[in-house]
Amino acid sequence: MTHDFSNYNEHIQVLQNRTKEALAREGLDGLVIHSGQSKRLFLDDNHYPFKVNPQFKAWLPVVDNPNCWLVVNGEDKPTLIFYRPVDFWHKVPPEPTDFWAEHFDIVMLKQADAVEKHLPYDKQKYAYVGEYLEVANALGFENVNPDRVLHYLHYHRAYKTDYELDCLRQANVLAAAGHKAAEAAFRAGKSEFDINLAYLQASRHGDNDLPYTGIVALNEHAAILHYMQCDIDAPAQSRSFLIDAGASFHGYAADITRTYSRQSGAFADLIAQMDKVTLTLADALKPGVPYTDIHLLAHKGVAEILSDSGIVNLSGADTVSSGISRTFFPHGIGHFLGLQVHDVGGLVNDDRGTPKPAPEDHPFLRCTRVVEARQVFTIEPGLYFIDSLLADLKSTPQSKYINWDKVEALKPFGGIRIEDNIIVHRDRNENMTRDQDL
Ligand SMILES: [Mn+2]
Repeated sequence: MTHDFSNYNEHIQVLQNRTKEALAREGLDGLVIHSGQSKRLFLDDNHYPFKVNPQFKAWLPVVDNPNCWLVVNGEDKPTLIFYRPVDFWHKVPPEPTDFWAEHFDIVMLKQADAVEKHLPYDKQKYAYVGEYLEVANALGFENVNPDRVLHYLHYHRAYKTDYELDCLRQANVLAAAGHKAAEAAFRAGKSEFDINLAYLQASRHGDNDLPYTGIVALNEHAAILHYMQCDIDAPAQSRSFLIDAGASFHGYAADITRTYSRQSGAFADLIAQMDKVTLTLADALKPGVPYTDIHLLAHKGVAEILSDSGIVNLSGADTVSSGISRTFFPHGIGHFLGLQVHDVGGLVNDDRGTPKPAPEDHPFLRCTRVVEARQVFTIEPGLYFIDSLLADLKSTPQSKYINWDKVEALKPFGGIRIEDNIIVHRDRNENMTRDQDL
């Protein structure tokens, strides 16, 4: 795949401007951003998979190289200190020649602990941004991950540049290929383990390249919201399949969920209705609408399905107001998507980081901001049959409104979640997931 990254220049300029403003507010001269370090397992000589500092990969698509540093001040060409050891044990990264390289003054670093001579001499007015506080201290930084700088950068990261939107689209292309292969594997009666392999192969990802551990759940497992296992053996009967799996492109994440039923019937009907709810909510995302309203609209949609299907013997409105919809849809409607799968900055009111927490009745909502153009969201309504939550409901007076026979008949299918990734533009929405015929 070849791509045109002519819009990367503008991306760097946007980051420069944000950096300049954040520094001016704090009276700082610059930021020193650390990509991270390779972490060794306890009493072992092996290392955990390397996960790069998101503030580092915001600048350039280098996600696999520890001991790198960026020195940025918002005005001068950023300096990239690029780790390139002499090492016959491991693959050494090549000298950068990619499309991004010309946007940095690049200094090669052979030894990780020799970085000091490349950093600003006077650290007083520089802040360290990274995970390794003892490294920052040893190097003489007094200002480490300043709150207000991070709040500013996190808040503005919600507005994606054109380059970032392209990366998110490409992540959706990769994930969609995986989802199609996974569906075929489910229809062929494969185990969760084998479906997961089919997903990885088609999306061209290794386990450690994924933005998050995929959820590959057959039958009742679909009711476990964060089911992270993969049964090696196929069940005797594959009734239903929920897959929540993403992909990465240049460090940007896709986060897609689909649910399938092997046969037609009540569960397949619920899937079809939930699919409509997802599309309705995706349409409701508009500049000026509080994201919390989308969450409340989702409850309305799920409640109407519960009412229409006779699972709850109340109107949709009463199913919401009684709190019953929260038993079946216990999580948030979605979140920001970007460099992190649950991207930062969703629960603040402004770029100073003034908290704007989730409503008390909906504590798991990850975003409360007002929807604006250039923001990217997931929309992921769910409808599940979760034993522990159903048991709680059964012990309340509202139990009498529930058609428990229907609930019991649907429990073996686990649950439904359908999740799309949406770009909000000023005048329209772009559903990156449906654009891949998924
Ligand atoms: Mn999600």
